[in-house]
Amino acid sequence: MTRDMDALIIGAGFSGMYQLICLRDRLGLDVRVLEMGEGVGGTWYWNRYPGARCDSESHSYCYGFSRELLEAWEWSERYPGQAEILRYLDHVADRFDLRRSISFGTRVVGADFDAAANKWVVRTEGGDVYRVNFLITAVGCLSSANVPDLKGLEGFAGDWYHTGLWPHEGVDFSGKLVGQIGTGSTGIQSVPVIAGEAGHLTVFQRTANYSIPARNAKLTDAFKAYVKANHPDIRALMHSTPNGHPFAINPRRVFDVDDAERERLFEEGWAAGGLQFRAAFGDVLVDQAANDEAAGFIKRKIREVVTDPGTAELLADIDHPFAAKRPPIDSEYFEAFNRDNVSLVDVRSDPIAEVTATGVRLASGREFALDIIVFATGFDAMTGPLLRMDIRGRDGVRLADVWAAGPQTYLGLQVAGFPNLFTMTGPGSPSVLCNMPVAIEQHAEWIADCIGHMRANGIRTVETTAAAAEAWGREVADAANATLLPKATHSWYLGANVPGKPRVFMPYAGGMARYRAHCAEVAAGGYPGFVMGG
Ligand code: NA7
Repeated sequence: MTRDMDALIIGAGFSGMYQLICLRDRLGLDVRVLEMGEGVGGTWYWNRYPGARCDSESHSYCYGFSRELLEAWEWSERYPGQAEILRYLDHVADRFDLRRSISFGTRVVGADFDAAANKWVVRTEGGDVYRVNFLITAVGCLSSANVPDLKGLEGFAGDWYHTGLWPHEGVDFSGKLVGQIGTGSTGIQSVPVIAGEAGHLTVFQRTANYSIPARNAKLTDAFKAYVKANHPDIRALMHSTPNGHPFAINPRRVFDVDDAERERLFEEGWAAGGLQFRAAFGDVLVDQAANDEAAGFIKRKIREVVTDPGTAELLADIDHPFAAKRPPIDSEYFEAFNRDNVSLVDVRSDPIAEVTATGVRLASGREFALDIIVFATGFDAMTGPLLRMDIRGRDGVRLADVWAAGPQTYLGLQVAGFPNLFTMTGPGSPSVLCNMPVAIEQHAEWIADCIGHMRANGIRTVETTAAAAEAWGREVADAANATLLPKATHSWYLGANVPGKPRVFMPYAGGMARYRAHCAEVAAGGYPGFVMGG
């Protein structure tokens, strides 16, 4: 089947769904969404691992564009779990009648720009072809699972799963010997839940990680009433903060206060829980000495919680600044290591050499018998989901070649040589450094405004220039270098978790509020940095 349409959106998660609303319902375009999964939800459709939960607070982890939607939906917990977020997104799909415009179970395998016709020609695995004026990728930043290339995995007699591709029917851990590889945000969420079900859980830790107690709880009626009564103010606050959360970052500096007061404020942040701990001071992510204080506080907490001194030392032996990798928040993560059925293995000093038929063998020869291996090993972040589709711009140039030395975009929205292609929450935009729905709504609206502007003015192509993308690339690097973020040299922000991936700091760290203002200025100023043609 070949279809001609105005626009095609790839992905029906938070971003694709709202982009559809913007383009179909507001601009009146003929639009289709192609989605690999059999339902909406993106991240929340795939990530069904035990303990999967958002680390943004529920009242901020939702769309803000519709007052009626905000009024209609009520979250049950401070941090929404995977199932509840998926119910929310299903509700949005029903409320805005989105499903009629979405093709589920449809994988895009290629997209070529046909300059003569000024169309993107998009091919699906099933052999369908779409010829569209605008192509919008809404493929998510963390949707390309990273399963380490471990020798012998194919011969493992037990079962193995990656957290980001979790079976919908769940996994029965009862009585099983389970090995989990990975202690990032995901692994830190899954450990306590798997530990509660498994016969024994062995956690293979390569890099120890900070984590702040989430203090998750059911929302009180009073809080729900506060949220309902204060949507506009909460939204204004989220739009004013660098990372789109509904609480301000306190501008005071760590050394503005004396030791006792600092300890009290850290304790207050620790009690408040989640990312509010990081917001207790304004300089934690920019000043190493300030960061050391926060890091020291958390390490003391780990040692207080974990009763076995050897395990506590391994967990507290953290090699990067606090929050330089995405800071996990947890529900009883460190506490789980006090259980008799949980053990921690350091695979930094003694790496995994191979998976055998019956378990895992380390370089030293130590062996662990396992029935199930859980890979909480993260994703080929930000560029992975884009590069696994074969996207070719002008003159057949492959996106993979253009980005061989790392992604280059203007505003994370466009790539030079790829006209009328918009990359929602793409590398070079705040995306993963921001509460995602806030970043997503801004991108969807900016793209819709740009397309609306083009249609109103008879413009057929929009394409950023190589000079604009290069200049923006420098801004992205400068913004990162003004923080401690690049000091976590093995983080996925830098692409360092995937062997062979270029080390380029991918998200824009200059803050969502600043980025939003900049994008608005670009639009108001007639789109400098973009060439409008035709
Ligand atoms: P992350 O944050 O990339 O964490 C992956 C973890 O897996 C991390 O501890 C890695 O250790 C570990 N890992 C990866 N490969 C290996 C191998 N080969 N051997 C041992 N350990 C390994 O992914 P998450 O899914 O936890 O989180 C991703 C984002 O999703 C998160 O930030 C939230 O935004 C949601 P390493 O640190 O590389 O030494």
